[in-house]
This record gives sequence, structure tokens and C-alpha cells, in this order.
Amino acid sequence: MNARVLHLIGAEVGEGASDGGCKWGAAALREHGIAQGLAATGRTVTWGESVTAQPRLATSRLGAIEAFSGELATAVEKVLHLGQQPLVVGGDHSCAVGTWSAVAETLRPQGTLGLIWIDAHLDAHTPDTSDSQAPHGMPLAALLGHGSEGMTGLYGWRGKLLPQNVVVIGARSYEPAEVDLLAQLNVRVMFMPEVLERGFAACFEEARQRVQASTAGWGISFDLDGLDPLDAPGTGTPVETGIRLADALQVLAGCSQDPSFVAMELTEYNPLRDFGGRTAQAATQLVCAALAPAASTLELAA
Ligand code: 6HN
Ligand code: MN
Ligand code: MN
Ligand code: MN
Repeated sequence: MNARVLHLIGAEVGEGASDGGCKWGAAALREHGIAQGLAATGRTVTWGESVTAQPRLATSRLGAIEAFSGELATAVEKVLHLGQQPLVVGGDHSCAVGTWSAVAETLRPQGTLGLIWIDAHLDAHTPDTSDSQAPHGMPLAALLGHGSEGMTGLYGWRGKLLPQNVVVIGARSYEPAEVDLLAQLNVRVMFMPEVLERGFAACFEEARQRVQASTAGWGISFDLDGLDPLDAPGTGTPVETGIRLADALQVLAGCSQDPSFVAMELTEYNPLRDFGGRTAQAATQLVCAALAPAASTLELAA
């Protein structure tokens, strides 16, 4: 059973991506009924105020994301201090910097953070390597301590994630500099061919064991474009041949029942690219599977 209050935080940011549609993702999922879906699984659910990126107050796109990261981190930290479980609802994936910096900072007295990063991309650029200069292509590098001071240095320290504590699953669209950085750091990346060969279940299980071993807590950063666009077309940067929704629902089922599961993040929902709410429904099913309090309720939710 997971008796912790589940607290949803909308991360209203689209400025991190080239197509800004994800800014409306959190509001659209709220409208779709994501909180009601979660409550129906038996969780106690609250939804606080959303955190909204303010590009007009910043001198650059990166500056806007840096400021937003700090504000989101403050909101996430508050929830953790109350003993609640945060679900950050994006928003483009640049929100990961704020979310996981806050989780790492909160866990710091006890130990390190483990993270499973499900994504079609590697998100491991720095401003020096990115052709697009889109901050949503940079959050994993930033959490590993590489990138701009404003994205890496929240709470006054770098390296919110240690390379051995993170596993990327589903990657199939990336640039050489990202592969190089992650390889150099020795981050375990399960590229899509490996996922297809071994199955998502085996990959997730290996990842879970790795991120749980010797960490104080672990979480999932789920970029919806990790899913196959057949199941989740409504994302900013879809890439064909991804993880199928049915597999994800089965494999994620009940994972938050682990007492060391601290937080989840769902990103890159772009309502402007959705078809008939199909992706909103997939997103809702995903978080319900992962965050449901007991296995029996899960099947109903899926
Ligand atoms: N995401 N690697 C590409 C870039 O522009 O840096 C795509 C990044 C996509 C990021 O989906 O979170
Ligand atoms: Mn991503
Ligand atoms: Mn604190
Ligand atoms: Mn992605």
C-alpha cells in the first residue's frame, strides 16, 4: 500500500523545446482528468498551483529555463518536506532539472538519487554541443553536472545524479556528442534495439535494480516520446518504433509501492499534436499504473 499523499505539480514550460506546445500539456492533462484517474486507483491526490515559465522576464531561452528550474525545484522540495510524493506533470523535458535537483537535495542527508529515464532521446547535450540549442535536449547532462551553471548548480552543488545511478531506456534519436558524454561517464543506456530484443520488462527490471542499489531513493522521468507514436502521437518530437503502451502499463504496474520510490515525472505531452485525446489517455493510464497503491487496483486502472 502506498498511503503517501500524491501531489501533482503542473510544470507549464514549452520554451525548452523548439515547438512550444508542451507548455499547455499540464493544463490539458488536468482538464482530461489525470487527477481523477489517479484518485480512482485509491490514492489520495492533491493538485497544487502550477509553476509557469516566464520567458518575458528572461534575457534568453536558456535563462528562462534556468529561472523556471529554480522555481519548480522550490515547489517540488516543499511537497517532499511534507512527506508527500510528487508527480510533476510537464511540460517539456527541461522540467527534469528542477524536479530531480529538488529530489536529490532532499535525499542528500541520506544518500544519492536513482533515476530511470525513459525517452526516445538522450537529453545529454550541453550548450556547447547542441545544434538546436533547445534546453529540453540538455536536462540529463545538467543533472550529471554538465552544462550551464544555472542548470547544473541549483542548491549550490553539481552532480545531482551520479552516472552509476541512472539508466536510460528507449533511446533511438540522438547526436554523437550526447552518446560520447554518456559513454565517457559510463551511464547505462538501453538503446531501442536492446529493448526490442530483450523486452521492456527485462530492461526495466535491470534498470530498477541498478537505480535502487546503494541509493537513498529512486524515481522515473518518463518522456512520452519514449512510447511508440502509434500509442502516443501527442508529443513534441515523436520518433517511430518505441516502447508499446501495453508493455509499459504492465511493467510499470505497482512500481511506486516500493518504499524507496520517491517521485515521478511525466513530460513532453503536447496537446496540440494529440489525436482525440489518445495521448492524454495513454499518459493517464501510465501514471495510474505506476502510482496506484495496490496491484489489484492497478488492473482496473489499466
Ligand atoms: N526531448 N536531440 C535533439 C535536440 O534538439 O537536442 C532532440 C531533443 C529532444 C528532447 O524530447 O526531451
Ligand atoms: Mn526527453
Ligand atoms: Mn530541503
Ligand atoms: Mn524525448
